[in-house]
Amino acid sequence: MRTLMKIDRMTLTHLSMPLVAPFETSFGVTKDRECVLVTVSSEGLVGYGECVAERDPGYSYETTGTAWHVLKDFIAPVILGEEIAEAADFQRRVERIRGHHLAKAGVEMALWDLRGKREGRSLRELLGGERDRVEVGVSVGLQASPETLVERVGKYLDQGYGRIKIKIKPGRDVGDTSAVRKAFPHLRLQVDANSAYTLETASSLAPLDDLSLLLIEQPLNEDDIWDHHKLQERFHTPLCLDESILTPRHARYAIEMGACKIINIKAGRVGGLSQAAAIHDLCHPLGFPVWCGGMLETGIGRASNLALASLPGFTLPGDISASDRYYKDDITMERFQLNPDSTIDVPAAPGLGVTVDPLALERFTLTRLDLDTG
Ligand code: OSB
Ligand code: MG
Repeated sequence: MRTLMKIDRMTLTHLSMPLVAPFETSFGVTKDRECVLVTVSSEGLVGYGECVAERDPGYSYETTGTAWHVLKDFIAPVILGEEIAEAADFQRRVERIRGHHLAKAGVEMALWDLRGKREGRSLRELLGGERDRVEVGVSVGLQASPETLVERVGKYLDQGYGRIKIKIKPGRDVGDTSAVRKAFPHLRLQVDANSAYTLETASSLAPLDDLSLLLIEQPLNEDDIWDHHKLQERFHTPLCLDESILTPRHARYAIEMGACKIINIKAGRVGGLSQAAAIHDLCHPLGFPVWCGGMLETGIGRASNLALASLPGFTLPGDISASDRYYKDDITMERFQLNPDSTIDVPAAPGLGVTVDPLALERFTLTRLDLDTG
């Protein structure tokens, strides 16, 4: 079935939401997490999408500011008043806008939500997801000391999380990771450097190879796929790429070069759920493991991540934690809970399967812009 959706209106809402605790990575600290909520309306139905651009250009060159500009001045004009078919149609329309994947992905998510609501099908069903609950873990930011880190990790384990990722940076790598490994010898543990090393400085990471880590995520720069290949040759532990994989082509390059053994898939980073699914579809037949990354999403983006992670090739636990790990108050009525087996249920209602809390939305709104046809 081919659904044509006439887009009557698009609304951008710049949100700032306090995190329950500051989140620190090698590129900085986030206390209040910003994003741009994209709302698209068609014939009385409303679809929501979360653009995961952050306030600062640390993880990505995109920011909430650049996303706002690209959404308003370049993406809105090619969809407003138009009859949009499915994701592939949307991707063709934004093809000539170079880069700006986080902005594009926010709109694509809203279109999937709209389509699901229109057809009475969940995003999971539309994407071909096979699980009704997915394995998850927590991404723990840099802490004041290895001792506080061990304590933090212990608290998450008490809550039932079965896989932990810790953030590392030069000077806070081997010591922190060894401390966690010593405290929890059998823990499924992985680390994420968020591009903080070069091929030269990454030599200091050699002792990590003896700590039975599931993977080492993105040690080198975004554009260093080849150097990741050189580094992978020096490690038994699988390297995993996050920032470096911006397209399905990049995924193929990384696999062919042997630049990593695992890929972290984020729909935002690759320009939309359709592109995320394409990377999954490339990796799955090869038996090349992928897992779903996170960007501290609200309930909107979290619902999307859960649907994506229900695809059969997502064989490692995702960075998708329960709502209370991020926010005391979220913008969705639904809150995601951790099951005792370290899984979270995939929403089953049409579209993303979540509803927006208008009062919470109002409370976290910095700016709002309605874009109409004509
Ligand atoms: O590198 O995976 C990352 C958050 C913001 C930007 C980049 C990353 C992250 C996380 C958080 O690790 C994962 C989550 O949403 O829980
Ligand atoms: Mg990462």
